[in-house]
Amino acid sequence: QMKGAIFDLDGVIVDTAKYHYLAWRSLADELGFQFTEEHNERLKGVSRMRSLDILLEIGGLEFGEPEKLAMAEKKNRLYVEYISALDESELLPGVKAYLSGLRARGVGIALGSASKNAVFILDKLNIAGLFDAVVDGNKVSRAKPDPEVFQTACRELGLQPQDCVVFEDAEAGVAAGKAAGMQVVGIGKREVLKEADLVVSGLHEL
Ligand code: B16
Ligand code: MG
Repeated sequence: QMKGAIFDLDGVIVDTAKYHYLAWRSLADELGFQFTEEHNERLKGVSRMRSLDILLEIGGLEFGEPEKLAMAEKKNRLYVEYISALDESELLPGVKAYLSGLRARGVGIALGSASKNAVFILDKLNIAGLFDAVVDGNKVSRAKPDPEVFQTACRELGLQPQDCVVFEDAEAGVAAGKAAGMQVVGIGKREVLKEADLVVSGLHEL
């Protein structure tokens, strides 16, 4: 019996990965190396600073902490510019209907995302009001696969882990949900999300 549903943001609610990609690619351009969509797969569900480390590793470059902070800030400014144009039409299929259905049944709804821009994005998508709790990259310090983000969301819903179901598109996110002692619905491909209890292609399937 699911009493709480905890949703990842990027890849589950909205495809922000394409805007992260454009912003990181522009940084790579400036630094003089190629950054492909395939490379971008490695950044999904990963924190901003860890993403930058992976990007620089791909480019074979090394920088000190102050330069890296400046680069991450620059990338984020560009990313925020892109997502400023987000609206409801970019919600992934079935999101609105599924969340509204859960609410009607009295299921608690939380966000569990690595993004520091999560609240801004929910506002743009006009779904902030559907969430009872929002736990994002500003609230937690340990990144997925650490279970902290989902444990915090569960606590904010006032529930126990065994009452919560996590919805995740990234392998590290699925692992985080399992490590938190929760049921996990994978959004994506069975081959990738091996640890998930159930895998669907999107919330429209549920
Ligand atoms: P920000 P999620 C993650 O969102 C993205 O998948 C990942 O690519 C991004 O680097 C991370 O958020 C941090 O985002 O730069 O906005 O703080 O899948 O955890 O909802
Ligand atoms: Mg995700």
